[in-house]
Amino acid sequence: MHHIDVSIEKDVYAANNRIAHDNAHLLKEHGVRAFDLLGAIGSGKTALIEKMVPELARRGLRGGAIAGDVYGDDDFRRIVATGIPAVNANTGKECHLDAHLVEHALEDLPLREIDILFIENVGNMVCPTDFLLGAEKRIVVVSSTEGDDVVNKHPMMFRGSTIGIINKIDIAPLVGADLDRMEADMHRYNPEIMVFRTNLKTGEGVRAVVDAILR
Ligand SMILES: Nc1nc2c(ncn2[C@@H]2O[C@H](COP(=O)(O)OP(=O)(O)O)[C@@H](O)[C@H]2O)c(=O)[nH]1
Ligand SMILES: [Mg+2]
Repeated sequence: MHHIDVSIEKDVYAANNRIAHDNAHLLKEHGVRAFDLLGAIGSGKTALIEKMVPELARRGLRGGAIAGDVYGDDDFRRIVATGIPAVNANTGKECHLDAHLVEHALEDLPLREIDILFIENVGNMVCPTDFLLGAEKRIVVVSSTEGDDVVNKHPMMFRGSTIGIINKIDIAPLVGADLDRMEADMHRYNPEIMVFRTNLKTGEGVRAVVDAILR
């Protein structure tokens, strides 16, 4: 029984990865660079998009987004308010986006008008790990209020990510979060990861994040 479960799981990942590969191809054809945004509920994924869009515009780059959420269009509305094209992707009961949902979202986006596409995943530090979507890099956002052991508890999230963001540095002293520990944990799980500290209320640190994304 255990063996059967494992092989079904493998098939699911393989099917997903095939579509992710097609998504990557479609994006490349249209000259779109796509980035996954991962992290817990409330870590600051949508806030990061809100702050990056004007920073991209300053550099002559046009953004776009897929807002992944279990339910509702709260993030979608915030993203649209920044002036970029976006699609809302509700997962219903699923705790992660998959490549098939993204494939459909891409059909509804004006890809020719987008240089940089952000794919905001469902807020979750576990489920999205094994579901590639077709983006070129993964960005994981954690915040000081999640507890400074949050990185240590989720190695897989960081192993697969190119950029790690420690957000809400403004309230770290109030919750007693040790930001150096969070950063050290990220590097322990992924020596290559680029780590940035941000305050997404003010936009502090966002310029450096955009530099790293475009690198
Ligand atoms: N104090 C503070 N609040 C923040 C910061 N970044 C985001 N927030 C707030 O945290 C809440 C969750 O942010 P949101 O972007 O919706 O998180 P998401 O669920 O990861 O998309 C919102 O009320 C934001 O205004 C920050 O750096 N400092
Ligand atoms: Mg959000």
